[in-house]
Amino acid sequence: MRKALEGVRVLDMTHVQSGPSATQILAWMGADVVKLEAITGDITRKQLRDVPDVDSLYFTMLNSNKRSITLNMKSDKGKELFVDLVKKFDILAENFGPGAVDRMGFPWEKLQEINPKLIYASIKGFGDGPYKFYKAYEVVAQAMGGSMSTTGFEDGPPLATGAQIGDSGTGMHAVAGILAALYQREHTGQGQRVTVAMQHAVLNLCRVKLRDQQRLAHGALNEYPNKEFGDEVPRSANASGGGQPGWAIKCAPGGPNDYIYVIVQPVGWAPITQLIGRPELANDPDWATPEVRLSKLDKMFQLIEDWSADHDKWEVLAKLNEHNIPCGPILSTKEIIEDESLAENEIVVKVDHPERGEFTTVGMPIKLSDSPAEVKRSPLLGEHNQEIYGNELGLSESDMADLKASGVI
Ligand code: CAO
Repeated sequence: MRKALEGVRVLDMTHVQSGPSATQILAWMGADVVKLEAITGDITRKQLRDVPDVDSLYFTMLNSNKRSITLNMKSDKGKELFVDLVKKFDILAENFGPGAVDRMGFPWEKLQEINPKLIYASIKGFGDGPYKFYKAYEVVAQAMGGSMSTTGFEDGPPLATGAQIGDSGTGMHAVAGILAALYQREHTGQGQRVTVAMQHAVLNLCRVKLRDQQRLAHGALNEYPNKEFGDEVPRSANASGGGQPGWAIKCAPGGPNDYIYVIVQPVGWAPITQLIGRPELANDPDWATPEVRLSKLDKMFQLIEDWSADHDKWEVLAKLNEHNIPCGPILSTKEIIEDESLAENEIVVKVDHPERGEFTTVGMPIKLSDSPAEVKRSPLLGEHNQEIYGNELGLSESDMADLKASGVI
């Protein structure tokens, strides 16, 4: 079966997480993604290693289905080969520190000259302005995109979220931009520049917090658990962030992840009162409507917790769902990796690797009926030098040996 992006070629100069997460999605959609690495390799090959001398899980889980070539972009011969490569690819993706590609000698204007059809996608920490030349990592973007100030408990410090919204979140935004540029190219025949800033992507994901910032001008945010409000959106712990109240309530036996997140929609209140053994509250004027419950959400969730604390989260999940009440047990990473339904959905998948053996990774979250993704292992460093430089660019064995000896590949 043909894949959605079959025939599309990506020269992938990305490293660490944000960029690789984007090009991995393109690879799963069928693009030929060739990862161009410095001769020392993407730094994450060696970071957080669990097995000595073997590419880390950090690398192998973000670079599936790609090929790898090495190229020293600071050598003259390296720059020459790069020009030959750029002519053969549809997309160039990178997330180097600001200005790095320009310093390599390849500003956008030059890349366009070399290949007018090229789509050049860059991820940076920030957009134009005072931060433009600053480097960025995941939590830096969370800090400056509105996530950290709104995450955590009111009386605690700002918190980072475990979801990599700054890195992989930005990567997914980049995928959208690249696909749109590819589609536009069908009509114009021209490539274009795609840029995504990590701060902007996090802010996009924190959109509702800017909603609340403006609501503050008209009074308290009543669905928040906070009692007092200043002129900034406060951290609201586990409040739902939406129009229906929610909270994480305790379940048995009381371990760190024995919680379930419960949303109380208006229609859910009556069945909840039955379940928790307080049927009289269904029609009690002090409890019956969302409006009267709003001022005492903490007490409402406490009532539910008085019941849930005697049942494990799976039991609570089943019972609440019998009444169509939206809820979700807090799943630990161990529970997720062992979850059969996630494996059946091929979102948790096992992949074989020639050096590390079998490992588990997260599969393709976007399902295309006519272009199913098949997760394959990440490449070893420079594994495809022969295929690309030899077979495609026509370099001889002795050329390749010279390039290797002189540190170009
Ligand atoms: N050949 C020769 N040199 C190469 C090369 C190659 N193939 N690939 C990269 N380099 C060089 C670059 O040219 C650069 O050199 P100069 O600074 O001398 O011009 C150097 O490697 C360092 O690149 P860098 O700034 O990207 O790397 P860093 O480790 O110092 O910073 C990071 C890492 C992530 C902070 C930075 O890349 C960055 O801010 N990226 C944009 C934001 C981003 O994506 N952050 C996400 C990080 S986690 O996903």
